[in-house]
Amino acid sequence: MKTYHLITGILLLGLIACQERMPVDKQATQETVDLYNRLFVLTAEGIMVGHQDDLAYGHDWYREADRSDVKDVTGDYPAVTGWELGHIELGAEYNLDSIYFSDMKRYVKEIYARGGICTFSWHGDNIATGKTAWDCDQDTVVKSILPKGSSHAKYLTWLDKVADFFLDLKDDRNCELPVVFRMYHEHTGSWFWWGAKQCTPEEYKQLWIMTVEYLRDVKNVHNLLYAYSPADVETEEQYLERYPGDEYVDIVAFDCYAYGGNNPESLAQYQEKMRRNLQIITDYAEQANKLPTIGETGMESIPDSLYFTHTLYPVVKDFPVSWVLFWRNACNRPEHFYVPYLGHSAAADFKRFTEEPRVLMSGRLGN
Ligand code: BMA
Repeated sequence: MKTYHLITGILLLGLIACQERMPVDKQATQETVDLYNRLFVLTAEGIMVGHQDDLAYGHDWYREADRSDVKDVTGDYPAVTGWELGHIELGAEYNLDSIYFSDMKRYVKEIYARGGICTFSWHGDNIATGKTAWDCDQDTVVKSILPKGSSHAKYLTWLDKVADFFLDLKDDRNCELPVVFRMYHEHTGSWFWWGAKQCTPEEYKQLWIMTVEYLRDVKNVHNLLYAYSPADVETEEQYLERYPGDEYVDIVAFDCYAYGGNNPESLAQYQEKMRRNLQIITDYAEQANKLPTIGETGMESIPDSLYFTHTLYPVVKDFPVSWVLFWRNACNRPEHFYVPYLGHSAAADFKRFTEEPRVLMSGRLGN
């Protein structure tokens, strides 16, 4: 009888294991596999609210313990926090938005301790000119980074620094924390050195594949989920033109912003772009068994005081999308914020949005 139960148990476990989704890194840590699977479960419950640099600074503050503009307004932290690696490649102490990497590691640990999720972008400098990621006057930078290119060896030293950072994201048990890496984003636009006019689709794909293979197979970084996030596109064909392949991507996303202020035409255009891109990523995610998310969105300064409940929510609520990440609230550029701070005209609306039954904040995640 005991043997019978054991066999049934093993068979059941086998069945559960078969159903487990594996990230593209077949040696991903168990925590990374668990995170990937948890994200699918959470997507069935609702859409998570995300905010870039949430704990590091806000509209009019910098580096205050436990503070967050999102928490000031809603009483809770966002479920997802975005972080930026720009200047890690230079060995800098702090990133291009003045966040100390040592602080970032501490924040990530805190966020995980309360069940939250972290995603990273990387606006790495232009290796050919030594200028910023936005220096895109050349169309040979990606080519020069690929194997045999003149900057290849140097670029690998940059990836070494990225790898060291990810490997140093640890909890108290010295166990690596799993995070999302949304690299080389908005590449369908032409405002970064990895953009559409700056390299061919083949070069872009090679850059992506080279990065994954170097981090994963050479540097043994196994705590990453890889997110692909073009700027908003017109068609699925355009979305996939530079897609490196299902074996190199865990999460399919897009970045899309509301421009043109608070006039009905611009808001309607934004909704249309959002709907179209949500349809593209959720269709593709279902077909390819990937996780769909909104890599970045928002409306700078939020002139639409009902942006969250009337403009954004009616569109996103119809799609099974894992999270929506609002961009940062800069502390040194008063107009550059995407989540309201206390006293802002959209604050009440943002709070209402976070209270929608299908909208998830940190407190609703569990560990
Ligand atoms: C941009 C702006 C910049 C910032 C960059 C990287 O969208 O917010 O000020 O440096 O992202 O975070």
